[in-house]
Amino acid sequence: MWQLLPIALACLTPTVNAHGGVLSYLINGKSYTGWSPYNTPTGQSTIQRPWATYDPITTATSANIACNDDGTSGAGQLTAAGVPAGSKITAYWNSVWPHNTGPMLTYLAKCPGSTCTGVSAKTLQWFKIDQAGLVSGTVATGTWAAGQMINNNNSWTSTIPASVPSGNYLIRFETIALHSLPAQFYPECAQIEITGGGSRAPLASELVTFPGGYGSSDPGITVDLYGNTAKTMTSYPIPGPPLYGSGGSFLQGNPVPTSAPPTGTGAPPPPPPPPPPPPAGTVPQYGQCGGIGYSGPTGCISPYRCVKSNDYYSQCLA
Ligand SMILES: *[C@@H]1O[C@H](CO)[C@@H](O)[C@H](O)[C@H]1NC(C)=O
Ligand SMILES: [Cu+2]
Repeated sequence: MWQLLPIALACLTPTVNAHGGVLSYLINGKSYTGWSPYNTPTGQSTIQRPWATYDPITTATSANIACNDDGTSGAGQLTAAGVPAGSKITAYWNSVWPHNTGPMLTYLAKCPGSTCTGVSAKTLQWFKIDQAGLVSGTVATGTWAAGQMINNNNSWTSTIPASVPSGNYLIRFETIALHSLPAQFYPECAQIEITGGGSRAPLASELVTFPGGYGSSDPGITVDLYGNTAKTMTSYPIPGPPLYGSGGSFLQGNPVPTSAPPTGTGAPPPPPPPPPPPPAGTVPQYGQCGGIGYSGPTGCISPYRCVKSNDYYSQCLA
């Protein structure tokens, strides 16, 4: 009981449904009702994967983090057929969604065969097609994508990239609520068949498994909205892999560091030069201070140092 208490208190609100999930979809103009977690599974036939509870997932590495369930399809599982690449998909959360601080994220995972039915979500590799985090202001008092979701009829719309190859996919919509720690994950999945797609498969660097895509100490998951740092922190590191396509633009000719070794030489690349001592900067702890495509300030406030997470993201850490 003692372990449950903080979670229960953190989400106590005057309404009964302090939590929830994705209840329906609008896909390329067509409405689809989702799974009803509090009805009997018997007879339910939806494009959405079954899910069990309105309660949040509070462990980043939870076995249920893929689709808020054990990863299996329903007995009457359906698929939204003929969804053209490039079309829009809207996911509707229950109204009124109670958590307005946190990011919105949308992922796809391709199923190996001719259908996703019967395929465990845990066996798939996911790539992120849409993300939004802190929209404006500071981490302490700013506007978040989750707030935009609420203002937009408790819904989030993502576009299937036209370059995604045709095939059968799970689409995973997620909001992460940061009003209390541990962070609360609300992911649900649906089955779609993408048609008329392109030829740009996700790169290995863009793919993650769930569980696996998030770590319990990821800065975007452990961020404290109420600490002093949050009052001046104006950038927020969205969890998960780099966005689909971001690696591709790198390969297609964005500037490569001139010190990059030629590929295919067999010799191991020389170690990167040690970073210069950081200037006294303006970027707060966990804020972004570097990465391909980033053009903002690069100096961390004392005593934090700019640490590379990947080619696209460096952040200020202790
Ligand atoms: C708002 O969302 C509900 C589903 O929760 C949907 O039925 C309704 O059509 C939406 N309204 C608008 C104006 O899009
Ligand atoms: Cu809640």
